[in-house]
Amino acid sequence: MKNEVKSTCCYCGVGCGVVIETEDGRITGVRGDPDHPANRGRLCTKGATLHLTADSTYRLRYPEKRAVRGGARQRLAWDAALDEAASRFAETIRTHGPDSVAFYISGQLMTEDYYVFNKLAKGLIGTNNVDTNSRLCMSSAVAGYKQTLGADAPPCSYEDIDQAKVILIAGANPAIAHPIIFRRIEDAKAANPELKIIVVDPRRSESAELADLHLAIQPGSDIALFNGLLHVLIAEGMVDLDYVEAHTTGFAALKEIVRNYSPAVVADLCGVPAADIVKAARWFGASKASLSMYCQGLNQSAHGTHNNAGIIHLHLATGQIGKPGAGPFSLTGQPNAMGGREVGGLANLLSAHRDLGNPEHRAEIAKLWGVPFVPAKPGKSAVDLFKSLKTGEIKAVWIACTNPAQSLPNQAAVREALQAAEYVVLQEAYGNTDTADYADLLLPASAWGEKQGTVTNSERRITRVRSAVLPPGEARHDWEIVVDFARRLGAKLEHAAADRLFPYADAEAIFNEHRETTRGRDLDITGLSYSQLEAQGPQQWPYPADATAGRTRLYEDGRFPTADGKARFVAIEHLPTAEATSLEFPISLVSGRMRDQWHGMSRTGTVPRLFNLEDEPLLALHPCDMRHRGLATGDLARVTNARGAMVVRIAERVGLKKGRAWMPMHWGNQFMNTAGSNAVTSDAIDPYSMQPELKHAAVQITRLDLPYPLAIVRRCESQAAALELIQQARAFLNKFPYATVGLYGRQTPLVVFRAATATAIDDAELLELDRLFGMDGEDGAILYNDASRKIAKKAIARDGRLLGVRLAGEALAQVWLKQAMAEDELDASLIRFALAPTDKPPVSIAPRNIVCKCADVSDVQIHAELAKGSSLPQLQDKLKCGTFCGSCLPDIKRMAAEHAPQQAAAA
Ligand SMILES: Nc1nc2c(c(=O)[nH]1)N[C@H]1C(S)=C(S)[C@@H](COP(=O)(O)OP(=O)(O)OC[C@H]3O[C@@H](n4cnc5c(=O)[nH]c(N)nc54)[C@H](O)[C@@H]3O)O[C@H]1N2
Ligand SMILES: Nc1nc2c(c(=O)[nH]1)N[C@H]1C(S)=C(S)[C@@H](COP(=O)(O)OP(=O)(O)OC[C@H]3O[C@@H](n4cnc5c(=O)[nH]c(N)nc54)[C@H](O)[C@@H]3O)O[C@H]1N2
Ligand code: SF4
Ligand SMILES: [Mo]
Repeated sequence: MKNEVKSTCCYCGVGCGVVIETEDGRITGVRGDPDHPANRGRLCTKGATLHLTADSTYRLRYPEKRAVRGGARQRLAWDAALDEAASRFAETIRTHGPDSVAFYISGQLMTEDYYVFNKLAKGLIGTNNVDTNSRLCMSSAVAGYKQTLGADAPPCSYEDIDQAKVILIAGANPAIAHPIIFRRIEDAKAANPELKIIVVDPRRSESAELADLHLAIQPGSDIALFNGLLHVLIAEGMVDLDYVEAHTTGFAALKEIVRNYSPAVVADLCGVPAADIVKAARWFGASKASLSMYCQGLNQSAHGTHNNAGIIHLHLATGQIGKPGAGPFSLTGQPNAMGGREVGGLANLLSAHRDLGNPEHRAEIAKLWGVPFVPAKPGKSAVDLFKSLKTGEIKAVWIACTNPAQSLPNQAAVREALQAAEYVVLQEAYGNTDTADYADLLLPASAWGEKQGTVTNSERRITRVRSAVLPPGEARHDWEIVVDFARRLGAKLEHAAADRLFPYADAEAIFNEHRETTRGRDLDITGLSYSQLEAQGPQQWPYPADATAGRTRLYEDGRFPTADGKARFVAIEHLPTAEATSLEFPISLVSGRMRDQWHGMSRTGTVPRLFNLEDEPLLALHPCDMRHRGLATGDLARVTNARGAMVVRIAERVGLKKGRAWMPMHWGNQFMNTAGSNAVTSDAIDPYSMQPELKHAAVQITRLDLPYPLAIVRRCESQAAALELIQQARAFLNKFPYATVGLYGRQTPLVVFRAATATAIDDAELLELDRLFGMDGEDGAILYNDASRKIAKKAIARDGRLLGVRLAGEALAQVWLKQAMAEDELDASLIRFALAPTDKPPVSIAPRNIVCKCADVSDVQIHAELAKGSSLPQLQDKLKCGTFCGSCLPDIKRMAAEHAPQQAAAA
């Protein structure tokens, strides 16, 4: 039976609506929801491939436990699992007090999941040790909004993009990280060529390609830039003095400070031309509507809160807030980081934007929950929480929907802490994350397509997330796991109110309770309900009981949620990065996102085509820094500092200045033999937001001579078979100084394994690898061996198809081989060249141009389909090209038009 269910994409904070297509209880397809205001039917590559992630081999299906750390996992029943967890937590709490346990949760949970986690810790157990991965992500944005505007609320909407005259993108790369927002920016630019786009980013990012002005500032120098822009706005009389007088405080003190930030001074601090600073300020100040968008380039800094304040100041000074096309718009990273913030999902917050430090707020929540009190002592924030596991101050930790053994900075310390912890529970959808290695108890959670609840996106819009299929095996919804555990723990602690605290029969009951906590608050949603959200579609908050619609824009009346109703300027000064580069560590390493991967890749890392852009971890450097180190593109290098090391391949990349390096954050021990970028990042934190400075680490990069390369490319019958194979190949990663494994492919999935060694890999080890990849034996084998050069190559072909190649000692051909193998039809002609020593194909293989990146459709496929006489709608129906983000539609229409005369002639 076929069915369709409306839900949301589980990746980024754009919060696109999706329609999930199912057949006989399985997810078969996904498309953008044309009615969802965030995307109007569009999806990016990640959203468009969601259905391909639904059946992963790696899903956790049953509760599992380890008798000893590092030991094998055994299946157990839910009752036994939760009773054990409750006993361990109760025992720890009784012996060492409530603050000896902690919860580390995630901006990818539903609001309802979040709510019950908070109630469990703060209401039942009596500890504020609940922190989330939003600490690595949005906590500087939260603190920045609160310091200046008085509440954690992005005042803008996506429709402001269409109305803006100037868009200032600072420390964000929406082309990659928020693609559907970027499509909207591109549309706005196309509709209004006068629209000016300014990008502030130390590197020439994909988003900077669209910019009218790119300020490639020194990493970490944003405060200096924003103060410099304010200096020019003041000097040129562009400040809206009436607005400042009527609606703000603190301007005089900041004015005194920015007096020192002349364009010349700022040019030195930021390393950009003074004229560009003046130009940016004039554009921003003269425009009728200036919108700024910012993300981790500002947040992930040891002065992230003040970075945020700095950009918000520009809006307050010019009155560019609370009106169409204007305002400081913090882009949210995770799909429900906003929802987490709404229920108080950080160790210093309480439900509905209340503060733990405020006794009245604590009393209000205690009353709503029916508990005597909510503890006053702030909980530990992420970095401290893990440090406390190491010291033993915290003994048991419950981790849900996040992968700290990859995503936290300074991994050596984090992993020591997890190792030292007395008890680690991991509530996960997938069983193979780096954190899973440290878990004593693993609890299987339902995931995208199965889950239910609500999420809030960047523009404060709440959408219902609905189940399309049942979870696999015995996996349960996150809120269900928490509620069941809470009742058991309550009984063990003999907590009188335990049953009354967690009465919920479904997610809706939790939503209704959460809704009540918002009554009268800035985010009041007492006018919303599940049925209303389903009938009328997603809604923005606030949406109080007497409202007929949500609020598009906040602060239109110039009143702010502070004691005196006025917004505040904060006295901020330029600060260097927490870690300065030095003679010993001269390169500044920046890490961030790739278009097609999501964080630790537990989900995107199961889809072959999402590796086609880059299928191994690449570190980009400036050509001078490469030359200086004797490095060429493709060489291997060791990246080191006092905290750790990794071996990666070097790639030249346009747009990096000298002294700066760039590496994606996605790769960790699942795909390489180190923790990746966080092996070297610093855990220095911002004093207000406690967000770590993930964006900047000082490192040394040196050439590593490993003259014996190895590449194995293996065709697999199915995605599931490829995932099985990768899982086994992982055991080999630690045997080599350089090793990575990944997927690749279009029609056919491939597994790609790469390694490099100082001395040639011996025959016994090669045989072991051949066995693993099903390439031992003589059947269909082609061999090439040159003992003097220690080259040993082997290809296996059957029925005219190349099944796999193993290239040891010389591996250049893997580049074109894997591309050709990914296209089924090219094989037969290829086989005899498979062992060639060249990185260029020896026969002419027509280059494939992927026209539709979202559906992964090439020009060859489109031309072939059009040549058969398909019309544009038929083509789109069959290949799905141009039906997701829409950016390739002009190309496809052009191709269809080229075929149209031929079709007409034939008819
Ligand atoms: N494809 C994809 N999309 C994602 C995610 C993903 O994993 N994959 N994750 C989501 C999440 S949780 C988040 S938080 C967002 C993150 O979204 P973004 O913050 O937009 O993405 P990043 O790549 O982390 O960093 C953005 C830019 O900051 C720049 N930058 C680094 N240091 C500085 C600095 O000192 N100053 C300035 N001005 N810029 C600097 C980097 O060069 C980079 O281009 O993406 C979301 N979207
Ligand atoms: N070097 C460096 N490090 C960074 C960053 C950076 O830019 N550079 N960015 C930081 C930022 S902004 C962020 S947000 C973090 C993200 O870091 P993490 O939170 O560690 O990233 P994910 O891989 O998304 O982890 C989510 C986990 O939840 C699991 N999961 C998925 N769905 C469900 C579900 O429904 N229920 C449960 N229980 N589990 C589920 C997934 O399998 C996955 O393992 O990384 C941070 N780390
Ligand atoms: S922009 Fe892409 S990843 Fe983000 S919500 Fe939309 S489809 Fe998902
Ligand atoms: Mo994030």
